[in-house]
Amino acid sequence: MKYVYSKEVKKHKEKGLPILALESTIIAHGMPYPENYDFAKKTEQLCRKNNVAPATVAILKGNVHVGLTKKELLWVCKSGKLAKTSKREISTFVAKKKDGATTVSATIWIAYKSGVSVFATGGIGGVHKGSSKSFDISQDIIALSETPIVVVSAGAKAILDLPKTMESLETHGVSVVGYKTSDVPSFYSRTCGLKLNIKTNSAKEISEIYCEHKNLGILSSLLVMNPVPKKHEIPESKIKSIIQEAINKSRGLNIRGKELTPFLLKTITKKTNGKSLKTNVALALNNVKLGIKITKQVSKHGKVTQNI
Ligand code: PSU
Ligand code: MN
Repeated sequence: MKYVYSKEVKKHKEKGLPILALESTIIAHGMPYPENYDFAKKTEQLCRKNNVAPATVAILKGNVHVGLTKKELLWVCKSGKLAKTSKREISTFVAKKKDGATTVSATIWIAYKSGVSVFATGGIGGVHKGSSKSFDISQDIIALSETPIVVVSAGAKAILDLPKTMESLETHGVSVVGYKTSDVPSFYSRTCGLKLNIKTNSAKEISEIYCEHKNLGILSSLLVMNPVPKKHEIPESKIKSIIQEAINKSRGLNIRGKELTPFLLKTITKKTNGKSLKTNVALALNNVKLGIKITKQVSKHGKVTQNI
């Protein structure tokens, strides 16, 4: 097994400078080309402008890459050859020397093992609607319960059963905080009618909480819910019926398992004439911006004071 760090990530690791982990499934399966490549380039530029090393994680020919070259990033976005890879599949992909796009569960594990403390994505996976019949609950929830890293999201994806997802996060002991909100954001929308227990008001505060989280030896992630900016929001009332139509279509076509989330995102993009994709890009970039602030704080102040 080989970890391949990009030059920037290597340098930042050696010097203790800030790094932000990013996933590859969001670009390889969550967005179409070329929008995914534009998004990925903007993300990396934003990081560099702020002296943060972007660490996009992907498995290429069985090697675990943390930070990609330009050519590799384009391949991830354009080739259509990377299978969606969650945490339980990482070892198989490595042993079989395959190409894999890592989901939240796989990415946070690899980031954590690489010594990276902060990760930003769009929305996490969770409990799917109709889960009592399908049993479809994302591995993201379990990975979040056993990977001590800061995860910046716009909440869970709106295609999910959000009350059950929030309950499941609680059951699995995942620490959840809102960023400048007490409402549970729902990906495309800033609210969904559910409330959060903890509101934070700054990246510094989040980094302080994360530091204590580590001091206490708590193994879960610190999941930050950061609502989509108002001007890019699609209100819940507008998107609700579109999501339901997409879910009905997936049931008609018997789409299940790891295909379900990409299918729903694609169908919703079609039904909103691209508006949902724009919102997805905007909320993910907004999370990257917050991730940058948090990782800078963590590398400044995030020293663990107690080893357990
Ligand atoms: N966030 C997005 N778009 C995505 C995803 C997250 O804005 O495509 C991906 C992440 O990789 C997440 C995965 O881990 O969807 C969840 O898939 P599933 O529901 O099959 O576990
Ligand atoms: Mn699933």
